[in-house]
Amino acid sequence: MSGKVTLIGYPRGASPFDFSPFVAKLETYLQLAQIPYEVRAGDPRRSRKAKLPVLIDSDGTRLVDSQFIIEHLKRTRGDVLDGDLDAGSQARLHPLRRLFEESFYWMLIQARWIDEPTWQKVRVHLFGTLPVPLKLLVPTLARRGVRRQLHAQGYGRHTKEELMQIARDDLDAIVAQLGDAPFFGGDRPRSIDATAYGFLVNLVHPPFDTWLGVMTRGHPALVAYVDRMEKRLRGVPFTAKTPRSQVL
Ligand SMILES: N[C@@H](CCC(=O)N[C@@H](CS)C(=O)NCC(=O)O)C(=O)O
Repeated sequence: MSGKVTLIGYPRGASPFDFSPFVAKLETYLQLAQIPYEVRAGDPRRSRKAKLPVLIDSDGTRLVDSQFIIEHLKRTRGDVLDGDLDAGSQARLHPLRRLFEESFYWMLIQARWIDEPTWQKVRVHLFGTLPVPLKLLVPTLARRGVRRQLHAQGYGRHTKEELMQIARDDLDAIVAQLGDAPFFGGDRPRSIDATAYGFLVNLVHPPFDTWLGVMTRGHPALVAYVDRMEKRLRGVPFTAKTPRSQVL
């Protein structure tokens, strides 16, 4: 199959990447695999799994979940990024993706939605244009839903200090996995780099700074990695074009 696909993500304003690390991951995959696409802003409540990203393929097929979408794209367009990796390398990269998507993600959620100083900014950014009284009601309900998800997942039961310890350990493991290689996939970007970049760009050049972003930027290797990916994706490092948001 060929033809342009439609990626449904979140409204992103002037930002070159999506606020959602999963949408940013999928867009990065499309760019690395050179699959033509257009981006449309959508509403997760209209998605079959109440999550974004959603992808509409050129034949109209609608898919939900970044990883299932990538597997579909590999099946229908060929596996240009990972096809030549042996089973051992694929297995080595698998837990790294899980670490970003199932551990790191929830800390990003806590840092944006629960940690008070950042939440005040996120609230205005996401809900600031709603009319009163929705402006007051909707963010409170949405935050309550996020708090429930974090509690069910487990990280919501930890103190911020405990979460910071988990994040430190995750970041140390991520930096060690990169080692001296230019990309997590080795000498060229692989699909693992779509995940890594989707998360790390949201922390290195965040729309809103968070404790997790400050901690991530404490690792020069990760800042350099994001710049390297930016050069690969857009030809110039990100910092040359867009100023980094204010540090809290
Ligand atoms: N496993 C999914 C996760 C997607 C996901 O968690 N998306 C979040 C944004 S980062 C979402 O749409 N959340 C809406 C909600 O929970 O209401 C994927 O890989 O696409």
